Amino acid sequence: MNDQLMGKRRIVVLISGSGSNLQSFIDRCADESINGTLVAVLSNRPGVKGLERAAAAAIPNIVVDHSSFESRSEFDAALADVIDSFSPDLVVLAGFMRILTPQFVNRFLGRLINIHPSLLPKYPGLHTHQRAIDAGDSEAGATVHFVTPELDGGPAIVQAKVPLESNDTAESLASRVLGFEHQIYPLAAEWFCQGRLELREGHVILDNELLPEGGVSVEIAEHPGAGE
Ligand code: NHR
Ligand code: GAR
Repeated sequence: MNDQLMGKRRIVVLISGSGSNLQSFIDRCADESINGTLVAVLSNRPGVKGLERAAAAAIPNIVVDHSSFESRSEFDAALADVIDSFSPDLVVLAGFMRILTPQFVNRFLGRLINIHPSLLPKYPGLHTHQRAIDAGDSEAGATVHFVTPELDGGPAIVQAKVPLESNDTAESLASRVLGFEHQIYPLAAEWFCQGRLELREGHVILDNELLPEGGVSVEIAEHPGAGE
């Protein structure tokens, strides 16, 4: 049966780099643990590994290079038009490194999600792992959230906590957190694609229940291995 007949949700993924989170989506859509199909991968940077991953999986992959636009709003408008041409149900930011204008975010509100490598509301923005180490935190992690105009300020869907070891560097911590990202991000997408997850009046609803701040907290017992 084709994807349309099986009611699969259409997913567009936005990347800027390696695309290891994209790979987790490719794998989980392939084994049908996400009721979705990846209809396009868009990158704001040419030549990144994530584009090769998309091509290897026969997913249409397109570069919309931010450096060829005069302004953020022109880039965002062009990006939004390309996204809309694929009629997605869900738009996934996976290591996407450009701040998006409120116009863009509001166009996709409620179907735009991001993964951020910190336990939000701690450490929005960049260099999260070094900031957690410098603060002497005992745990770090990652948060999947609905994107709102406020950078990394949208309501959380799911969070994975990872212990911070005394000898951690930003690199070792990033690699360990990434392994957990690859588990919680497809999980959140699966909930969305099953129609169980929604953004309602600024709050996250899962199975008709309002999620607490921080979203669902996932303790992953088994070490998933370092991220690529
Ligand atoms: N846009 C909005 N409006 N809201 C969010 O929550 C967003 C967003 C765009 C991206 C991802 C985010 C992250 O998870 C994200 C969430 C880029 C920067 C950044 O400073 C910060 C946070 C995030 C992504 N980018 C620089 C900029 O000037 C460029 C950095 C670079 O190109 O390397 O856009 O962390
Ligand atoms: C991931 O750790 C993701 O959480 C983070 O970048 C990495 C991308 O890895 N995202 C951000 O920092 C967004 N500003 P990937 O390209 O291998 O998925």
